[in-house]
Amino acid sequence: MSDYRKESFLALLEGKMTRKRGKHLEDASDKDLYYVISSIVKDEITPKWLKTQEKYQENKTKQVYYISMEFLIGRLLQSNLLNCGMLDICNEVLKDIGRNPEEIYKHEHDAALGNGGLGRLAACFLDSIASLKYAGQGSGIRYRYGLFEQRIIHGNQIELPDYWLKEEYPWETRKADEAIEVRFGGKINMHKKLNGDFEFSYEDQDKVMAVPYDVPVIGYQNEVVNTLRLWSAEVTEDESKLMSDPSSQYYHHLDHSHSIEQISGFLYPDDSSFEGKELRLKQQYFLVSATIQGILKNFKATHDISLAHLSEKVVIQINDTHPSLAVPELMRILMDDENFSWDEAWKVTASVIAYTNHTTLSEALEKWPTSMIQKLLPRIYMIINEINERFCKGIWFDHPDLRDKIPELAVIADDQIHMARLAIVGSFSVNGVARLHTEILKNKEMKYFYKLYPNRFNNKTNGITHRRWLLQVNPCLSETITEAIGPKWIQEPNKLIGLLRYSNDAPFLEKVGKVKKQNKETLAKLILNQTGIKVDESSIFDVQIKRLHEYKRQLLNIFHVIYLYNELKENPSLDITPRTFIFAAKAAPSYHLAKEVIKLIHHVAATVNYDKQINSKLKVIFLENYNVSLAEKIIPAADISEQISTASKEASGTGNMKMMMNGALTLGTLDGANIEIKDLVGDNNIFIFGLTSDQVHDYYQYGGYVAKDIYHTDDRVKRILDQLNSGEFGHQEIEFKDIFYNIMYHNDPYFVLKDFDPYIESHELVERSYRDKNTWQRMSVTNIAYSGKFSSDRTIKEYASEIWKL
Ligand code: 26Q
Repeated sequence: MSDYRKESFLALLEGKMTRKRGKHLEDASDKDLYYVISSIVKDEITPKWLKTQEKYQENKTKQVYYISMEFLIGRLLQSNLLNCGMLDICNEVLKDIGRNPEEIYKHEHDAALGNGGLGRLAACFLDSIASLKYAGQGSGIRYRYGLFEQRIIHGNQIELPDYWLKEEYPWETRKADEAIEVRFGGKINMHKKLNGDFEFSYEDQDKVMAVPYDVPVIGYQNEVVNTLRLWSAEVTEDESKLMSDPSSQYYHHLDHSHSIEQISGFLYPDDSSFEGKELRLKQQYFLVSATIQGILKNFKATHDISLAHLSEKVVIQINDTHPSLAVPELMRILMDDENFSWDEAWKVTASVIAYTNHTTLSEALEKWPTSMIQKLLPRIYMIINEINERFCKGIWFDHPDLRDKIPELAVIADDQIHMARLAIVGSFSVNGVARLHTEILKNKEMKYFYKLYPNRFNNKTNGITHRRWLLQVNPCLSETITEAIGPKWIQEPNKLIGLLRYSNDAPFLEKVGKVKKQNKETLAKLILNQTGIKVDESSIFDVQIKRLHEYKRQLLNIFHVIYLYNELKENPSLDITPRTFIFAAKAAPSYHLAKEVIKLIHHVAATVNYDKQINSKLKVIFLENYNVSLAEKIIPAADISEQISTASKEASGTGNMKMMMNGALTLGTLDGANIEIKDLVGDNNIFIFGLTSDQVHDYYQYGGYVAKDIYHTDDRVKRILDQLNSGEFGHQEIEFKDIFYNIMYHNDPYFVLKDFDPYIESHELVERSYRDKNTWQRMSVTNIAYSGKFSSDRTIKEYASEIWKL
């Protein structure tokens, strides 16, 4: 690092500290430094931001709009410093003046505008789009409350509000002059025009202002700065004027304005089952209407061609069905405001919108009651009706072979609007997020749609940004990699494959092993700090971190822990490699069974961790409030990455990729992207167990699995299930009857017992492999070497060339 650059950074810091915070550097708190460094970054990138946007305008560049109800961006200071090339210098200067960079970065509130995988994927995609110099922006909601903060009290999850905007958020810029009016409800008037067509006008609508707050998305050392636009719901100016009018009903307006601001009030915390809440529907329409209006306004300002050519300059990717009202909303604007005929409008709409599916779980599919849409969005309802009628007629006349499938295909059926069907019908691309998932869509869940539109379906296996998930979170490993193969992998993550040459190089393996050990020591300190429990740093760190869902089977994991505990109690001198089982997970507030599993994990932990006879060999840790920042701490320290969903249920998974990239070995089922990991690293560098997707499917279809049989024949299983009710974990009053009941009397819908034995066996192989340090490290390096494929840069290049045509 040149002294000159360091000196000028220090000068910048000093100058800004006095001007912005009225303090000398010596007196600055960590928080002062956080704000001042953020402001330095903003100054550095603002000209580039303007220039990037001007260039897009001048060159009339085709734009992709990624619409998502969730952007789980986490903290931005460190990644922004990294991407604008100032991270090293900043860290060095801070250390020179005796400050700890980590302590400073911690002052940023972890922005949790998302639930999990889908939201984090959107954040990784924005990073890759900018880093690959594509013209793209994200469009989402500026929720006042993000995903709840989790506390655990006596094993019970408590949800606390996440008021992340309490203090100034330095990355956002309010753009009041670009606000857009969104309208709900009202009366629709139809007039017949001279040519026989109908014309629509609206009356008595509720008006809401959508005010954009722009967050910069900085490309990796490439001068590009794109935008994440987050919309906030506010009262219109007319409305606020009325409020101060003495003749108006002040309390009526106050009440009304409160209900308007609710629209961007909070993120819905349930990603497991669909519930038709009106406020959620309002949020979705609010996002979609503001975004589409903004897109058309920008198109008109940039291009002098007709909106009929929209698809040449714009493509809209919708993140799951949550923004699928984009289809009727674009139709509405083209027809009612732009005088397009139905056919003209449809041609544009269905060539601009592309849809990504993230789930095949039927309980998660969005189906809105027609009555709710009709009341809240009467004109949108009419349009969906017509889409449905034309679609069904089309099948009747053009696909007689599918006539009897119309009830399964219709957009409106049983008084419900099926949003996935709407999204498929109204888009030109439908993609799944991993190979298996896309095959299931094509051949099972959406097979008749696939028959209708074979060319519409395609796969885009997910990815993660290696800049955040390797370079930033694991600097020592990154340095070790660069020492071996040079720095090119940072621009081209596929170059990580060069590490294969080192997979038998003893000194290199030793270095990688040392880095892992350091990372485990760091995590052990965090664990001690947060839980008061001391873990053995040389034990296997076995990690399962993700939302709590039955299909993700944290229950199978904790059953294995109970099994080990039982074995050790029976034979305390059993020679096992010490293990630390690390969990972190939030449950949806209304997901009872998920909360029971969290409680079970805590009670097992309490029993195991304080049992002197065995606690040198076994520890169970639950880290509360899982979020992006916590993931950043755990992932570099993982030895084993638990990816144990019931096969066919996990569309892709992305935590699997993050841990692989940091040298953890996957212990998993043949589900989601695990399969693609296995195909790359080979059977010897991964631990695969359990039913396949086809077997699971056959059991559901033809029966043949009886959970009780396993209970009665496998003593290990019987013992564990009985312990759930014996008060052995926790105290006498605590029982886990609901978990027991679900397995025994609902026939174990996620095959926990069925996969129990192969899971135990797989763990035994893990343990044997770990004993041979050399083999383990070779496996670990092999995983890192192949992880380049899972950079979201690869994913985004595929989207850009195959769907977006940028
Ligand atoms: C829907 C309607 C109403 C309220 C909430 C929701 C809702 C919100 C979030 C439904 C689902 C989600 C989130 C889904 C999700 O995160 N899916 C995950 O997406 C990842 C990225 O593709 C995949 O890797 C995971 O396999 C998939 O589970």
